[in-house]
Amino acid sequence: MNKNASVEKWVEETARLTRPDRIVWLTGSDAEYEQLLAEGVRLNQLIPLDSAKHPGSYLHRSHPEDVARTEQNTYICTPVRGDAGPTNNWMDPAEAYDKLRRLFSGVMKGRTMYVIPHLLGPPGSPFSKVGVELTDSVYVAINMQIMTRLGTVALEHLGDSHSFLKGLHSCGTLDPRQRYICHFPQDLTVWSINSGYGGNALLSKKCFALRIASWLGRQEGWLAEHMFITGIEDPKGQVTYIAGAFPSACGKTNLAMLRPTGAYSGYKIWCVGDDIAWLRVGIDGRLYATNPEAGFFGVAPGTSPQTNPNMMAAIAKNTIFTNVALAPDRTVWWEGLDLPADIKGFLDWQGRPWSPNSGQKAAHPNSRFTTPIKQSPVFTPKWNSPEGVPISAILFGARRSTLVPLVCEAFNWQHGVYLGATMSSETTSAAAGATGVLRQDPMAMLPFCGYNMADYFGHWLKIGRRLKAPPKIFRVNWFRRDAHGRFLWPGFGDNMRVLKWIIDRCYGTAGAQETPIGYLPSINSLDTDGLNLSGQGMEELLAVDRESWFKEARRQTEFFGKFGTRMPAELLLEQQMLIDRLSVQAQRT
Ligand code: GTP
Ligand code: SPV
Ligand code: MN
Repeated sequence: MNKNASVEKWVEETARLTRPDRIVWLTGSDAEYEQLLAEGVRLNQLIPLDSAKHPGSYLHRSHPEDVARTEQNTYICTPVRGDAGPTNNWMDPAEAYDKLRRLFSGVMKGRTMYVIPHLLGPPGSPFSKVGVELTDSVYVAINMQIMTRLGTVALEHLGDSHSFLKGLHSCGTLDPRQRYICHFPQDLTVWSINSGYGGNALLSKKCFALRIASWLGRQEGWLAEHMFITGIEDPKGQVTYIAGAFPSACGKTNLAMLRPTGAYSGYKIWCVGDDIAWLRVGIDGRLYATNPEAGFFGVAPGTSPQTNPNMMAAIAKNTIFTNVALAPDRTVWWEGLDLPADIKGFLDWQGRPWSPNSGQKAAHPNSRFTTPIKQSPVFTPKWNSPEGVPISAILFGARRSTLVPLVCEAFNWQHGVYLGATMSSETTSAAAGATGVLRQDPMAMLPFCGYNMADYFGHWLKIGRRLKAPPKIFRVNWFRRDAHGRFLWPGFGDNMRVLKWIIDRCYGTAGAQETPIGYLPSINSLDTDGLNLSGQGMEELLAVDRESWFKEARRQTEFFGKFGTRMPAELLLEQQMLIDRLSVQAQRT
């Protein structure tokens, strides 16, 4: 493999600090992957699963206190505090480097340091970036083989260039009190220590492809977003691509791989990505998306042949499962799958005996699988298209048990940016902390924006001004509940009904009614044939309750207030126009 002088120099410097016993450069070959798996088994980090039922697959059990992203330990270390903004933790870069240098000093003694060059985006694309992660975790090395375009392809793309994203990671002692995930966007650098969990340790993902990339995107005029990318092919063969930002564990993967059934069985879905999208303005004035990743790091609980048959097919082989339950026949299980008749000898995610009466979850609620995107039955070679796919609609979706309707279309790009910027969602187990708590999560990027979010909103508006044919923007919410806590909307495959309305709106063929919050489906324009909805059904799912929206608007004002004068005037204007529209409606009724 031809090595790059800057990468080599940096690897040597880092080795002097961390003192590994061995340094292994990964090339991405199959033989190397097999060796890594064998090493994972040798170190008791991987348990081989049944080779007939789960070929090439393994279970990993993490430290019980290292099961999710820890936002309280995640920092944006910009020279000026205001550039990180009020929604990010901030540390002075010199102080952060100093503190972490102490923690990294000698930390890899007795361990192997893996050098993991990877390409973020399709090969041959001028928009792709090269990242290099140095880690002492074989579990990270294995997962990076699945999650990224790894090895030679990346170094070839880099050539002699000095510009690459530098990530240093060590599991350290896994001490949660000494855990730091520090980002230095001005140096294209991330240092992460004392966690082995996906979003904290697979630096290609949230650290590089979102936090650092969002910063780069602002400098270079593009967007790095927490979005799936998927194509919907109609029975005539026309493919419409959509992208959608939903907060963690709010349904991106499931929507991106949806299997249309019933009246929609003539449609096909083509999944380009399930978590991260890089968006650029094309020469034709449309928005184009590429996926910087090569795998899925998906939520296990709730994934089943009923909810997501495409994902079940994808994870049938060559998959790493983390923190799910283990059956005595070396198969895996999680909540949402049918329970086998005989559950004798089941072990929970921590390896403790488990039965359905134990009152505990068998799989951790944030247990996950890592699997190559190419194994998905809805894989499309467009994933590797250097220019990306043209986006017709952007969806902003959140977990809201009340208020926010099933679907709502923005009046225009600026209003769409407002809908994204005012998104709030009930928290999930993808991040440590309480679940079900409503919090603002603009564009599903609250934990992932590498700079001041007021500037980020401004950047979205600026991109909009460059688009000749901007995608339409929609808010969606699959998570409304009735008084008994049951979901009002069946979700999953039935979300196709909403996608159909969205696509028809893009082509101007579906009806809508104007409301103060945006365009909602007019009666009968959204297909409810054969659905048996609980409660008031569609009426409830599409209601716009004025009083509650006033309250919601007041919450937004408070949130925008945090950004002071940095907040773009356009969004404050949108806020005022919403209040005005609600007031006019109030006078009419
Ligand atoms: P991250 O990987 O954390 O970014 O999550 P994600 O946004 O990709 O979410 P994912 O599709 O993995 O879904 C998270 C959880 O929500 C799973 O337990 C799903 O079963 C559940 N879920 C997904 N779509 C729906 C839906 O339409 N309705 C309901 N009720 N639940 C859903
Ligand atoms: C998320 O939390 O949004 C994920 C999982 O997709 S992680 O990679 O850990 O961020
Ligand atoms: Mn995610």
